[in-house]
This record gives sequence, structure tokens and C-alpha cells, in this order.
Amino acid sequence: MNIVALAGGVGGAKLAHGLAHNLSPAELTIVVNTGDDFEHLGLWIAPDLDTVLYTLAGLANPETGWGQRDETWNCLQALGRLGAPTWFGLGDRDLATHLERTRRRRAGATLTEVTAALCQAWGIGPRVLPMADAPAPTLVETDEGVLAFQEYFVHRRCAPRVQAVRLTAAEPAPAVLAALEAAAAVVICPSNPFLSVDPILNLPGLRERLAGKPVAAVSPIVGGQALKGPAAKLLAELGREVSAVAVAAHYQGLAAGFVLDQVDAALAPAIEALGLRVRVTDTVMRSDADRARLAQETLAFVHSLPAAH
Ligand code: FO1
Repeated sequence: MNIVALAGGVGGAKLAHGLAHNLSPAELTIVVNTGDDFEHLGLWIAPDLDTVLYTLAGLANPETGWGQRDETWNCLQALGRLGAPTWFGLGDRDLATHLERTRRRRAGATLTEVTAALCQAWGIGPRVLPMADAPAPTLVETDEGVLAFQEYFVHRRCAPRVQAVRLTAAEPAPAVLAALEAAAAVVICPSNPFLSVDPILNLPGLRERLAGKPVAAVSPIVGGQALKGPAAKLLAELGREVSAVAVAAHYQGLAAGFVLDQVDAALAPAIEALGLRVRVTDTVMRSDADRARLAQETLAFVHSLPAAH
């Protein structure tokens, strides 16, 4: 059964890891947001892609969720002494990824091809695809002006008040469209709906490819809070209710099912009233076993769903 998972950063990477535990490599394709990619210090940085790759390869930093474990920071410190910008934390090991990605891109490889090469080097089984080969930068309209994504997210620590998210609709990578054509079902990982998942869904032809497939979304909001990142703050600033119901409403018409955390069980009727089926479980992934169990429950759930329209 071919499954496509749509993923952003840390939450998406954890569920993707759990899915990889439950499916054979040939059955799983993970499509990753690249709206947060940017050029920095002359390098092509793809943070969400790398978070997914490092997680699947067992290289991820367990404290931050992003970057590599056992990291050292000599290059960044040396750059700082030279007056270079150091607000984006690039570790020595992580830098090797960006150097190699940039080298291969300049030699003419597509981002899809570079990502496949990294997967092979790190022994990653499932296919990991960038949503697009061309840059598709997400911009954030705030009370302090329009900010590039990482400027907002890392440099400004999500402090400016968000008025709107401006997405770039690049052509989806050809392999993404092919994977969706072949998919029996689609899982939307517990990633930020506005900053991580919408950039993927917004690509031309994407939503059409989901029509006729069973789609389940896993809530990134638990007990009115985001497990990681600014999803809750963003919901409030965009004038939505800060709850899993608002996320379900965001996916209404696209997803037929919604995986809701047990602490939010009382919200199930409100989500069902939106026309989505609900599976209540523990969605907080503290361990590898949690990831595998949530993935297994989500797979059973998505296979039980009718196709979205
Ligand atoms: N996030 C931070 O909050 N601070 C950082 O310094 C930082 C560095 C970084 C380096 C490489 C990488 O792949 C990711 C990094 N992230 C950092 C995370 C990342 O920018 C965001 O979590 C995502 O873009 C949003 O999903």
C-alpha cells in the first residue's frame, strides 16, 4: 500500500520516522515543505528537509529536533569573529550537508536528486522528496513588515505579530505528483498547518491529486498548545480559535479523518460536526515507540476512511 506523508519540521519528522517503522521503504514517500529554505552564507539551507533526513537517519539532535546530534560549533564561532551573521545556528556537521547540497545544485542536480543522494549516503530507506525543485519561499506578513521565513522564525523568534502568510506556488517536483498519483492514502503529519503544510498544499495540482484519496491529518495542537513552534500563536494572530478544532476546520474538505490527542477528546463532536471522522489517541511522541505506535494507529485509521472529494 503506497502511502504519502506530507511533513514539515520536527513533528512531521517524528511521525515520518514512525511511518518508516511500519511500512517497507517502497511503500512510503515523504513529501517535505521547502517553503522555509533559504540562502545563507552562500549556501542552500533546507531546514525541514534536513530535519526529516536527520531524523530518519538517526542523526537528529534529540534536544532541539533540528540539526545534528553530537554537534560542534567551531565554524560558526570563527565566522562570528569575522563579523559574519551567526543568528542561524549552523553546526560543523550540519554545514557539511549544506556545502554538499549547494555543490551538487551548482553542478546541475535538482533538489530532488540531491535529496536522493543524501538518503543513499545515510542509508535512508523511504523516499524523501522536496515539495518543489525550484525555490518556493514562504514570506510572513507581520506588523513589522514582510519578513523572509527564517528572518521571522529564527532571527526574530516568531515575535512579530503575523497578519498573513504569503506562499509561493512553484511547480511541484515531478516525483511528488507521481507519488501522489500512486498513493493509496495520504497522511498529513502534525506540522504547522500554515507554515509547513499549506506551502505543500498550495502548489499547483496538489489538492487535485489528493481528491479521491483517503486523507488523515494528525493534530499539531494538543490541549490548546503547539507541541513545538508557533502554531498556537499563529492561530490566535490569524483570528482563529486556538484548538485542534481550528486545525480540523483548516483541513475540512481535504481530509476525511483527524487524529486528535486524548486530552482533547471532548472536542471530537465539534470536529465530527465539520464532517471529519475522528480517532482519539495519545499523539505526543516522546520516544521511538510512541512514534511507531502513533504511525500504526494513523495508518489503520486512514485505511478505514472514505476518499476525500
Ligand atoms: N531553529 C532555531 O530556532 N534556531 C536556529 O538557530 C536554527 C538553526 C537551524 C539550522 C539548520 C536547520 O536545518 C534548522 C535550524 N533551525 C533552527 C530550525 C528551523 O529553522 C525551523 O525549525 C524550521 O525552518 C521550521 O520548521
